Amino acid sequence: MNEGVGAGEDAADRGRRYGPLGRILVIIPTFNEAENVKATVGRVRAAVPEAHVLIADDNSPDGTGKLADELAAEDERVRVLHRKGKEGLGAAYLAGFRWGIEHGYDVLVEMDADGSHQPEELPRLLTALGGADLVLGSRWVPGGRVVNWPKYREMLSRGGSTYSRFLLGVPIRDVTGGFRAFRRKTLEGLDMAAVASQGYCFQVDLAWRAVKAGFHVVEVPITFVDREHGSSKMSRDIVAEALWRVTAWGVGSRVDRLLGRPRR
Ligand SMILES: Nc1nc2c(ncn2[C@@H]2O[C@H](COP(=O)(O)OP(=O)(O)OP(=O)(O)O)[C@@H](O)[C@H]2O)c(=O)[nH]1
Ligand SMILES: [Mg+2]
Repeated sequence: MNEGVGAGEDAADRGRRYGPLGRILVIIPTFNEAENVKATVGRVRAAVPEAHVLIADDNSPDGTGKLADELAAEDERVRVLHRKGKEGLGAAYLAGFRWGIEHGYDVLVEMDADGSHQPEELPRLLTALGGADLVLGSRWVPGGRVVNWPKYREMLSRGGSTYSRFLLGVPIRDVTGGFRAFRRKTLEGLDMAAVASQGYCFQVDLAWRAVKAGFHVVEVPITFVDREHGSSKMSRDIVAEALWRVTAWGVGSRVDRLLGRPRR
């Protein structure tokens, strides 16, 4: 799906495509992704050879961290951030963003390790970032779709996005998705130190902050493929956290508006 890349074009040609965007870091959080990490990193390196990859592993008991170290030893564009233990997706991304900003990257990409986000679609996200501050890979805009996802997961995801859209007033169809490309200045403008969300609502939180801060947010259709290996980290607690936080934010911002307080 390397749009615009002719058959005879090589990696160096592709490397020039994103030149104006600057240095790209793809952050892949992992917890027990031993069956997926190698293939996913390989696909990212093939799809966007000029990008660097940061695997943010929460000391996975299945040895994902060790596999990640082996990948890093073979490829200087791959790095590993070893974290103490499982602290949730949000904390892993915040640590990855901080690392990327400290190391001078201009574009920071969020991507799951489990194959649900197809690295071959990353060029489309990056191309769109040329005219945006934040690009969201979206399952719920025309052209977007899900493959092999159980119906209840689709309903949960669609329902969560619709609920957040109306309660928070964010004009985004897929606000919980985690395949995204941020410009560095966008992250720097979001007060990341104040983000406490952990699970899916971390994604809602960042998107809402970006909209409120006036950044140009664009959705690009993606095909989301259910994981074939390993197990989901989705849990009732993650859904409950999203529900209470989104509800609290929505109610809080309505009360602020009624009382004429500045938007938070
Ligand atoms: N570092 C870190 N990564 C995590 C944590 N929880 C989930 N991840 C990773 O975040 C990505 C998304 O998690 P998934 O388990 O696939 O969750 P999901 O995509 O919502 O659920 P499925 O659709 O069932 O796969 C994967 O790469 C996970 O390995 C965590 O606590 N720490
Ligand atoms: Mg997944």
